[in-house]
Amino acid sequence: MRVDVVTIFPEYLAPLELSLIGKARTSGTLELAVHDLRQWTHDVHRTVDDTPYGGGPGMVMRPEPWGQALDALAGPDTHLIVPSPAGAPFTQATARALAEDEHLMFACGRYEGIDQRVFDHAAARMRVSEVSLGDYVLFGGEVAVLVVLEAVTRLLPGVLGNANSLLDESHADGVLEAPMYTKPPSWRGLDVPEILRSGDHGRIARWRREQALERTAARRPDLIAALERSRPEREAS
Ligand code: 6GU
Repeated sequence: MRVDVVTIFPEYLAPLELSLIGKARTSGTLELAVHDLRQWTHDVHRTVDDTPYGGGPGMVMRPEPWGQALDALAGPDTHLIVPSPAGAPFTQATARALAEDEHLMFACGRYEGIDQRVFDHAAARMRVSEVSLGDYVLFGGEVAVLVVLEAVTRLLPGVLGNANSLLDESHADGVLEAPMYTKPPSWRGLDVPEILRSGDHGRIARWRREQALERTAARRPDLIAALERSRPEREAS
């Protein structure tokens, strides 16, 4: 997969050198470049923003540098991703869909956002998706790009050593995962549930499913409701 990130703070994306994302880049699974938006400015102050039409506080990013960045980096197979608190919720399903794309380009807005015409112009030429991490506001899209790329990269073939990890994890099947334990069997007076040490894989699988559903009901009733809407004939409890 090819990924381009455009930002006025390229240093913010430094963690993309580390750990498993760094490894995916070294191995060639992920071909990633971070670009400074200001390279597409032409005035001495390298201006990227201006006051909003219609008034109001803050500044809006001007369309010209973004237009040139898109001209330089994007093609018809590009999926332009715009992190924004006004976007559609980013979920594991979104991550799975993005993992299938050939080329992702992230446009990191700052201030009060990017001039709407950038997206309208791009949308006539490529796929454009605004995504939000949740119902709160960040300074800009950079941290959201770290989040989205981490969620997507771990789904790329060959990145996780054990592909089975993808099957049991939280959100793989719409519920949270069951609690996990390792050695020692007793720690500070707390014991690992006996059933996990029984060796009975059928009972263990059923126990984990129960725990997962109990946890999900307690913490995320919205997920249980969605599960019942999608599969009403199963998992009534
Ligand atoms: Cl994706 N971007 C910004 N700037 N703020 C957010 C967000 C994204 N998701 C939640 N808040």
